Amino acid sequence: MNGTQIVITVLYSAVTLIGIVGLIAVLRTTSRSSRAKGREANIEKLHKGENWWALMSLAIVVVLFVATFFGIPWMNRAQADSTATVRALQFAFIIQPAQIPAGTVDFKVKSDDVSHGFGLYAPDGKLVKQIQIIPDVESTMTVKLDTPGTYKILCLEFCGVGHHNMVGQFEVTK
Ligand SMILES: [Cu+2]
Repeated sequence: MNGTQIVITVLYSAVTLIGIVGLIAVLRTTSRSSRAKGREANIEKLHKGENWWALMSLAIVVVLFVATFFGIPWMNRAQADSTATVRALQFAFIIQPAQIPAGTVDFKVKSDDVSHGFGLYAPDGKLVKQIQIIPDVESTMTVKLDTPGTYKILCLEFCGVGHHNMVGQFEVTK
């Protein structure tokens, strides 16, 4: 285990332990002990206990929310070095520009007609990433392309008789 894994394991164990202790505390303070079974329930005391636990639960939620709020990766997406637009139609891809400098690329993809698949293949023929192309809805696929060469885009969803011919390509330059 590396440092981060140890920290996560310790914190997780601590939170679990606190949860178990809390649960035992709730059970002990809200259930009537065997000695008190014969007596009337003290409604006022139980009511006070309920309020206290409700307040504690709220406090725990607020503390967890505040403590984790700034750790949420709100806008933590890759900053693209360039943008390419891809129009898919039966049965072709129109990719602009045809030459993209190596780096992080935002592919803005959209279909003119039916649903298509956007399968991005590296020069060595391996699938890099794929998304669905939806009619009239622009989707963004961000991908880091470091290796220069000819990349292929294959439609990965059957879209009609010419589906097997639906191949596009672009160059990644240094
Ligand atoms: Cu297709």
